[in-house]
Amino acid sequence: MKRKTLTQFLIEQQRKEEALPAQLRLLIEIVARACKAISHTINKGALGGNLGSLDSENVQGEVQKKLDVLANEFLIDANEWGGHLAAMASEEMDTIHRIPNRYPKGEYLLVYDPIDGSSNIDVDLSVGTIFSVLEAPADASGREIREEDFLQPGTRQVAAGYAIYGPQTLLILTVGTGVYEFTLDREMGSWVLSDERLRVPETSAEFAINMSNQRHWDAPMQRYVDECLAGKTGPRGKDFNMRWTASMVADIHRILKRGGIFMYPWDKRKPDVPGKLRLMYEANPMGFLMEQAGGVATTGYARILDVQPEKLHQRVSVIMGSREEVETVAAYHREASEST
Ligand code: P6P
Repeated sequence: MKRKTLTQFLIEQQRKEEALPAQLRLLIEIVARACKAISHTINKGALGGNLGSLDSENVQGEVQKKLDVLANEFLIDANEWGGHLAAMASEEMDTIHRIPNRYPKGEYLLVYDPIDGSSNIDVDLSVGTIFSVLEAPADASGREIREEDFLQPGTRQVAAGYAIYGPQTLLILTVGTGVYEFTLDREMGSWVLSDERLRVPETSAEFAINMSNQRHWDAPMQRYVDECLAGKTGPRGKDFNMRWTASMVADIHRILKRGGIFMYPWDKRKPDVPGKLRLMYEANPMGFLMEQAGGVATTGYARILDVQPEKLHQRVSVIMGSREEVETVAAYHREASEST
């Protein structure tokens, strides 16, 4: 049977689900095309002369990889002219990027991490591009877009997804009607539908966390992981496996495909910072995908998609994946807050 391309799939979604306006379809096609260019550049490795770091830091204070900046430029160049965006925001840019006056403006806001996990690029581990799409506020059409126009909770996303640059190059997408996987056919240069119903198994015995931070977590987090490590004879009554690739896209993709729980919790070394990962372009898009696939995404105390952003680059504690496991962690956080 001939597989559908991304274009065919989106046109069918547009017909079937009125929720897919033409400008949103164009946005997704353009972001997908930019991810192809990013994949092509990454795959060149050392031969492309783009490995290694720049002597610059991004707004997060992280050393920028050459490919971080290049991928960010790919996404800006691909999207600026299309007339579908009102503005863009990126992990790699301090402030929002408004569409230049020489181009028409659209009704969407694109928030993205051009390359997540970029510290893995130089050692050839999977990395990815994460994106989230919001609608510009209705009153914004007659004025300049402001940063606060982006500060919408994750429930307001109209689309989200990621590209993962690994043994295969995949695009994982939701427009609110489930989670779909497209595989890049390099010979044809097209994204081909390879899985149209990603579902996260309700239960799992696989957890993902950076164990080297264990002594810095709060009590509920310690309790959950201790019980995972206690295995069959412990309170959970089953042995667990552990995976940590230090690339959110790779860990989340594994969980979307076979279940598990991903955790990047609060850490007492930075008590005023809720977590390492960013709300707008990591936790929210991944949380939308996780929920659309039947999983759960929480800060430990609240649904991630309900968090009201106060700053563009704000961080959040992230616990997401198989329902049974995430709900166990959330229950331990509730018990801890009720006992204080
Ligand atoms: P650590 C990559 O830098 C990232 O933002 C996520 O992709 C990943 O899950 C996490 O940080 C890894 O953090 O502290 O284990 O290196």
